[in-house]
Amino acid sequence: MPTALLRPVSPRMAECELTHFERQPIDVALAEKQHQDYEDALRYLGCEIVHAPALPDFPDSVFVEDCAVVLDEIAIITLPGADSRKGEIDSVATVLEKYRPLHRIEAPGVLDGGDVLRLGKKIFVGLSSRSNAEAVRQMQNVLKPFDYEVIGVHLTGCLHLKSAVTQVSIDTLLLNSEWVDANLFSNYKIIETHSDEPGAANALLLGDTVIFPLDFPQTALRLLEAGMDIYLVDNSEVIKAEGGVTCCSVVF
Ligand code: CIR
Repeated sequence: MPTALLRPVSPRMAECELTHFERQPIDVALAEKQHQDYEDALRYLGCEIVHAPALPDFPDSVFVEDCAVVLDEIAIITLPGADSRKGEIDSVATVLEKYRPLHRIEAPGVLDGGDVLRLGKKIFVGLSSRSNAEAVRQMQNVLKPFDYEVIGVHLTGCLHLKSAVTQVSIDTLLLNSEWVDANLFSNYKIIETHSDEPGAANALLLGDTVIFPLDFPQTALRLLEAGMDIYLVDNSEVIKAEGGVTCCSVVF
């Protein structure tokens, strides 16, 4: 049974970091309800839920994905690229040390988990405003004994690699080719996000089911037309904070 690590929404979520988006009001009570529904979706799809402690003074702390990359063999505790988020990692390390040996990314490396896309033994890392080549080098060193290949990927126009591409079935990726080069993933079938929904490439695959925001209906239709089972969640408040469905959990 997979484990999903989540953290409660901060009451200060409206003060979140923003890189490409204009600030919009965030309804924290609605965000809490949506987060509960998301937790229920993960549980319904077979995950055992564990919680990292709430960090009310860290506006982005619900985005727990950015704090860790968990593989079968090891967990990498990141060093988030935004200074306001560096204090989020220790409490995630305290939870994960019960499950895996830990390795920490050290400065001058910086890494957000949202930049890390694992496809089998290949690990793609977005070279974004949050993650750098030094972190890629550190990951290459630590993961070489486990036969992973770690590949830095250039991005344009989005926050994280997984804003631009995620896996939606064993052989298919959902991707916005304006933001990342689809040719990097030539072994996979590609479903393009709808042109009216550039932010729709972030989906969370659990077993054979794709957790997907109902905020992007035209792209959802493309997943359905490709034969995928989708579990729709309302993700409006997370999207305003430049997040997606992968960011609010670490599943391992
Ligand atoms: C940030 O800028 O760090 C947050 N407002 C959003 C983080 C989203 N995380 C993710 O996609 N993994």
